[in-house]
Amino acid sequence: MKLAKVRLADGKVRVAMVEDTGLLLLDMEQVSGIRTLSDILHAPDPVGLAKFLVDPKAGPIKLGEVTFLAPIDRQEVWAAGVTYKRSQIARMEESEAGASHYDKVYTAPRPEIFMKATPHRVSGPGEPVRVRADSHWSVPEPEFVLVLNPAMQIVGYTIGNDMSARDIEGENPLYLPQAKVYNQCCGLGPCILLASGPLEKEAIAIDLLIHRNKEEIFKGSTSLSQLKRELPELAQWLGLENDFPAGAFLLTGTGVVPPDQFTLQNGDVVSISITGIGTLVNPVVKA
Ligand code: DO4
Ligand code: MG
Repeated sequence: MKLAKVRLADGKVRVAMVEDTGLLLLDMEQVSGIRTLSDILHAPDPVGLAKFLVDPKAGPIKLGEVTFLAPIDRQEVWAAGVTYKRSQIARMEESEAGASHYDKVYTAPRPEIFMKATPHRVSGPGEPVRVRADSHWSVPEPEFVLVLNPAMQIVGYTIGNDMSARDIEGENPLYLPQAKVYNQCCGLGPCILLASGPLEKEAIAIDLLIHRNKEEIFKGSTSLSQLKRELPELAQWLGLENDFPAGAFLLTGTGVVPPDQFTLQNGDVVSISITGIGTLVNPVVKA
């Protein structure tokens, strides 16, 4: 089951169940204490609750009649890094000074985890993601995202774009927060696939497409099976000595890195597709 936050034609923001044929709006007034998407995600049985909340008075709505919003409320957004071989190699190449750190963290028991964004830095579907004005080498990072409840249980999955300034990170690893965290630095959406049983990782493709002036200028893909760490392992490390009363999103790292000569430009369009979830499309802005 997939859930989304959408804006209707009348401007109202609603939570909806996403089906192939359209959207079913949820009536949040039916259960006290349930008002937001994250209230459903953090409930003991999100699937059962969402089914119960389907508004019987509202008929299905066509997907094209609404605007999908970032599926976030008050959660923090964190990210794991160097979890795919491709990212380890790219990072070792871009950072003369820090190469051995990337090498070590790929195999160390403790993963690299960093804070990526707060809700106001997140762009939803169709909203711009930003390249910093002081970066000359920036890329999107297409990532499988864990949706975590306050008990750090994986309750769902979504698509993330961990926008990254490779030149700033490559100059000095201590600049990582500036390379990664800034206005519009993170794309999330278009919906949340609720977790239900084990994932077939080999069958989950993560595809990145970049268009410039309507022409495809980069295409790359990987599979979730290439992720070196287990998903619950990443969630467990994030929750060590760290409380998330509003829940959290955890991007799980990139396995697709465009070639070194590639940098994003103002007006490019980034599309990230993940099997079973959908496609997150964002234009790029660089002022
Ligand atoms: O080490 C820096 C960040 C790595 C990262 O964001 C990734 O591998 O996805
Ligand atoms: Mg990343």
